[in-house]
Amino acid sequence: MIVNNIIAGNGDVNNSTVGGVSLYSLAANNVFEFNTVAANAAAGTNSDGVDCTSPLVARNNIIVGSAGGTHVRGNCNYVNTLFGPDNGVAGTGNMTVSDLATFMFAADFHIGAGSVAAGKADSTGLAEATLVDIDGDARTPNGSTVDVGADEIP
Ligand SMILES: [Ca+2]
Repeated sequence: MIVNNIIAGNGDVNNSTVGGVSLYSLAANNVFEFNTVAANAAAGTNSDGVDCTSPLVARNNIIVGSAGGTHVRGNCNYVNTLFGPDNGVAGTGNMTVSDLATFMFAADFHIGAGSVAAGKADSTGLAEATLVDIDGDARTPNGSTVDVGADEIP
């Protein structure tokens, strides 16, 4: 179970085959949820965010990287996940943003009031480990549901 992590600042544009995290040898009951993967880098068309093999359903994450970058690779099923800048991935509830500054603080990768990441999670059947965020803040609905990524507002 990988939840409530900020995975940031890994890899480089010259050598890395993946920027943020590689998820392999997965089982259907494995969990990659409520993570913020940001500001990682990878060479060429490698993914700056996440490499992942099926059968994982990865939901409620923020995966953002470099402009023009490939953010994910592999065949996991991403849902209720925010991608950017641009180059989003098809999936139920997924979002794509162009300007990262509109939803996340670059200094600590937290989100603020009015962020497009607020209230966009799929909160069906959440595991106990996800009931608080990376700060220990309770995940309480902003609107109809809780926030995607590692940080719940505030
Ligand atoms: Ca928080």
